[in-house]
Amino acid sequence: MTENIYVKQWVEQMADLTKPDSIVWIDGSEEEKERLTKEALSTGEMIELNQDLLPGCIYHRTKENDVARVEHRTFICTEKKEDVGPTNNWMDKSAAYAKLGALYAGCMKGRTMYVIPYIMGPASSEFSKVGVELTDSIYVVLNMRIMTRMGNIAWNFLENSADFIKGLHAKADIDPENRYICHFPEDNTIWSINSGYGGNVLLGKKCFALRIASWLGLKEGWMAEHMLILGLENPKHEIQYITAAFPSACGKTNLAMLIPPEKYEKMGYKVWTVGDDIAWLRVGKDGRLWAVNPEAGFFGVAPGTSMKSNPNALLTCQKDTIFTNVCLKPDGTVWWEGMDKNVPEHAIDWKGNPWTPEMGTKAAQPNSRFTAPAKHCPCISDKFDDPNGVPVTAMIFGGRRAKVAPLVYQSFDWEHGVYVGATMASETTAAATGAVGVVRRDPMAMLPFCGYNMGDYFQHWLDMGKKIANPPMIFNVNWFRTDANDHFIWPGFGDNMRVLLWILDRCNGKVDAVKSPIGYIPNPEDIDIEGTDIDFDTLKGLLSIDMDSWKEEIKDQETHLAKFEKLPKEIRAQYEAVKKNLGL
Ligand code: OXD
Ligand code: MN
Repeated sequence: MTENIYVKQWVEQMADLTKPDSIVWIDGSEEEKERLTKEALSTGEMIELNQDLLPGCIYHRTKENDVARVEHRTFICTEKKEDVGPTNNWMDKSAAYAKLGALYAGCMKGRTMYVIPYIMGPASSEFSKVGVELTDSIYVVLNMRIMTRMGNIAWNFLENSADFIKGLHAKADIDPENRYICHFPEDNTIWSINSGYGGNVLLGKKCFALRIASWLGLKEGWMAEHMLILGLENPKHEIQYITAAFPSACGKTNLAMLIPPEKYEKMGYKVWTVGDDIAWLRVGKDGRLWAVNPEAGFFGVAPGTSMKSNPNALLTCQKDTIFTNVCLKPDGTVWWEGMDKNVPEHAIDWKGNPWTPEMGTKAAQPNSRFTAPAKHCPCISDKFDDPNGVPVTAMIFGGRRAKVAPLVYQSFDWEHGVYVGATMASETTAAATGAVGVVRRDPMAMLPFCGYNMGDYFQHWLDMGKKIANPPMIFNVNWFRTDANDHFIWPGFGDNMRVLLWILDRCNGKVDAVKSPIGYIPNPEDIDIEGTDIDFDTLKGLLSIDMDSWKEEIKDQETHLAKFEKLPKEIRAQYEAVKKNLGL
């Protein structure tokens, strides 16, 4: 409970609108968690998992029509359309309040409204920010408890200030036709209705920590990015930090928790996880860029997570985890495609129906998730809670590209790096509704998450570059190139460390590189492939620039860049320079 008058007035107004039977103020205590869990188990909203094998773990299914973020129903609502730019859906602010207001009216009758105070960022950090989410879903409360610093700790942080993000979420009827995820950055407000799926309803994550925070970052001179943060420790116990922006479900969690190849592990290399999805970045007093992970947990994609691909993630979700839309085994544990070879002979699928492998359907929804506390991660960084975060040496952009993009290249400088990020593309995944596997331009992996005009966003990147005396070097990676048989060529996972080592060697001035039309490419001998099944020629192929494909690529970039009325001239100039390098 809080005495904060701004919070109290707003909660009262929202309760007047939605008319819940009762209001529960969330305090973040253990007792409260037990009480709410028990209630959700008794109503069937949550299912208890095998407490001997998965202590503290529970299970939830969303409606079949509600399994991923809905980009076409996500809006930025401002007074002026030009403020949201060509990549966002816009709704006039007053029209949006009126439209959603009508949907919210009385929608919590017969339900409880939970008032969730939470902090994004460490409680000890002056850079952290408070949100309050009102919701009629216990599932949301229990997830927010893992994903944020939640409860009285946030009231203490907020004190009497009016500076908090006001989030309203109502499940209503989970009606896809009336599903809206609306952001009002001018009012620090988020309204989400008719969904129960994580990315649409855990308002601290995509809605606040990316869309609203990117807007705040523009105003306040910092950046909110869709980036993992990792620390790479060498045998001398020196740790350097890298951030990487990949679109949803392209392996950020796997890279953030990477286990080095055996040879490197023996030498003493280690990767420490600071964050797996979002980075808030500020310029430090030392002129470097510093990164904080605003979240407290991981909302990771389950399918494909295995002891081979990401043992640390699997170990993290052995206790106190919420599983959503995965497959339920008869022994009360969970399974998903790509977890292991022990495909259950029979189980209950994500829709709640009996399932056998012969059926040929997916047992787990392709975007099924685990919500796990970061502190349970075996490789969590000791800087995870550091109020200042970590200094960033390298930034990586990347995505899934079956062709075209080489394994790794380095941008010529910050400005060229911003162009590389601005033109980045990736094949779509199941993290959002819509077709999967279609190449789309996803600048800085922020296409669905930038809360304002992307032309201004590129300009903000350029402006930030000028403020950072020692900016990180910017790279691009692609683990997903395929051969003639559509098989991935690069082994990926732990072996990605070999590429990270080259990246750090470049940052530390230890290796030369070849200047290509699109950036600096490694000399193949500088990437260690000993112990992989890749031979030198294959590596050379992975690093090659196919001029014909790049000529096509640059044409497509032209169409992409033409969308931005506010494209900074520097980005245009970078594009023209690369085009010229390609002989066009
Ligand atoms: C996520 C996403 O959930 O990007 O992290 O969709
Ligand atoms: Mn994400």
